[in-house]
Amino acid sequence: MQIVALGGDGFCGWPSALHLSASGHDVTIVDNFVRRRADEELGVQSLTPICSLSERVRAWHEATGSRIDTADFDVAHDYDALVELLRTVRPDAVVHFAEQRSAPYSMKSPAHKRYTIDNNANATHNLLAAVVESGLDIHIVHLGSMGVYGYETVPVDLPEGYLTVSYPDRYGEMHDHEILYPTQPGSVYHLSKSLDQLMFQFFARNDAVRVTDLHQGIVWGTQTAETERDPRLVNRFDYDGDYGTVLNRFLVEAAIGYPLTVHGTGGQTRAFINIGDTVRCIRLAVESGDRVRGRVRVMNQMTETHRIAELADLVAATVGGEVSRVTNPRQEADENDLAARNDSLLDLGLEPIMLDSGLLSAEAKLAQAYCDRVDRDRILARSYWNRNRRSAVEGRT
Ligand code: NAD
Ligand code: USQ
Repeated sequence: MQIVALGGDGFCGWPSALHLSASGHDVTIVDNFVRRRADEELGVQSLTPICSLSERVRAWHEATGSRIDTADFDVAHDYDALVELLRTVRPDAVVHFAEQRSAPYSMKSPAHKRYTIDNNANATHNLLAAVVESGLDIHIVHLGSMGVYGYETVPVDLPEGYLTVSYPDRYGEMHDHEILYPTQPGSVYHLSKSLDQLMFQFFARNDAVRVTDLHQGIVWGTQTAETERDPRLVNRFDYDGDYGTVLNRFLVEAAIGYPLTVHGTGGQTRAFINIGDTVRCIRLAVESGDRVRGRVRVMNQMTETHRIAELADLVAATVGGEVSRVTNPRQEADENDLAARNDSLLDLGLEPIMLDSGLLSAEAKLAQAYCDRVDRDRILARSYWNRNRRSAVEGRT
């Protein structure tokens, strides 16, 4: 298949592009490197030393003989370049990773909120409009988020995207309707993912665009079979208070003897997936694109759920270190239950890598290997969800 990976220089996009290439597909990466510039803005760097995209694709060619093409433009604001690329490459599928993906970054300031909505909503809408304008039957595979469902206080098994609700007509007779699961975004970033869902629904109905929306959980891990083939192919590893996700942060904290930063009680339960499963899920979604007709296909791309405090205890027990409770900078429930269906990807053949697979220790070793690159001052999360919370955290009235 011909596949375009928008945002293919990022944490999920890069190993996915390699996995698709290794599986025999022709891959073109589009990226404007805004994520690398965010590192400069925040004064941080990936724990792992990552090469430029041109060096990465050269290393992949040397390692495998396969070529990955690249293009540098802004998907959200260079619509003409996007249409031109689709007309030239004529992809069977476009995998859309090209969004601002950090919840804390999206809450840092009004400028960060506006950037996140502007970038993410425009990137998604440009892609949909460009696919229609190209006249090609391109399958869009989008990386969405489990967080759009919100966190229920009652224990339910979250369905995959849709809910059947029953309500009476004007004569009192009940009718079933299938609706998108109502979103309850917990950050401006998650709000942008909720907006994406509506755009997909509209273009699927109006223009018969084929869309798979992967509601992905928090990704943990770094390396995949493909990124391990050469040091120049190493994946990025974010540990800082904005882009670091919780389990990878705990691994780095444990590696450098920094008390593990559990926000609040640690009773928050979240969905997780290993990066090795991420890349396989994306391939399964792409390769099953001919099954997508009519409504948007939503698949929950997660393999297990865990309470944050339990994860911290697990990392402390596996790697060592102490667990601390820090004031939660976010506006979120202290405790929640979470379970979700993931039948669609299991039915397509996913064999999940679970947390108890031994990979956690391998990831801990990787964190230890690069621990001299860690800037301890960048670990604490300093993005506050609202002004009241900031005052409380900073001890002001
Ligand atoms: P990332 O920031 O590492 O990668 C995103 C890439 O897209 C970056 O290389 C960035 O430069 C590029 N990009 C962003 N806006 C662009 C634009 N307008 N034009 C061109 N390129 C642009 O993020 P990631 O962790 O790889 O996440 C990829 C996708 O997966 C995101 O949509 C994210 O919401 C979703 N996701 C990530 C996780 C996770 O834990 N990392 C979990 C669930 C969902
Ligand atoms: N948390 C801590 N300590 C930390 C960091 C985080 O306790 O040091 C807590 C947070 O308060 C939150 C939970 O851990 O309750 C998850 O935080 P996170 O930063 O790991 O994940 P999140 O902000 O939800 O975002 C990440 C990705 C995002 C993706 C999302 C999937 O950055 O792109 O969409 O995971 S999901 O959470 O399922 O929506």
